[in-house]
Amino acid sequence: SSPDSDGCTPELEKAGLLNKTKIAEGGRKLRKSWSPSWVVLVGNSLVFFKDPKSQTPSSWKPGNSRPESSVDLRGAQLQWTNDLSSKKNVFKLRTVTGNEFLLQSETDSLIKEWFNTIQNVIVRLDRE
Ligand code: I3S
Repeated sequence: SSPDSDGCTPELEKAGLLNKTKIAEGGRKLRKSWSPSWVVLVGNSLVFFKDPKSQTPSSWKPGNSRPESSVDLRGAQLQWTNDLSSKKNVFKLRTVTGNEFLLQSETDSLIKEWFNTIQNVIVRLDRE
């Protein structure tokens, strides 16, 4: 049987490396500080890990790495932005709690996939 045959393990939808910066916490603006982040979309959450490439091989084992933070996508909003950064391919994610993140990739196709996949999860949660 599949590992999720009991339906209790959230499905991993997507994982990859993106540039990330948090720009607001609870509606309060933060100083921008970009860094590469290993981003995992699983169930209703976007989970951020340290860039695995910046870690020693032994320190990065699947189950052995704790998330830096995670975002509940229920009620979240996603929008492309040209105004909040000089970088290309940037979108903003805003949570119901007023936390705001910018996510970016130099690769057009990759960032579009992330946008669409996250948006699909948000729309699915809105319908529940
Ligand atoms: O919106 P800003 O202030 O132009 O964002 C830039 C700053 O966060 C900058 O850090 P310092 O303020 O410590 O120099 C970053 O290095 C830049 O990447 C930010 O601008 P971009 O356009 O890359 O988001």
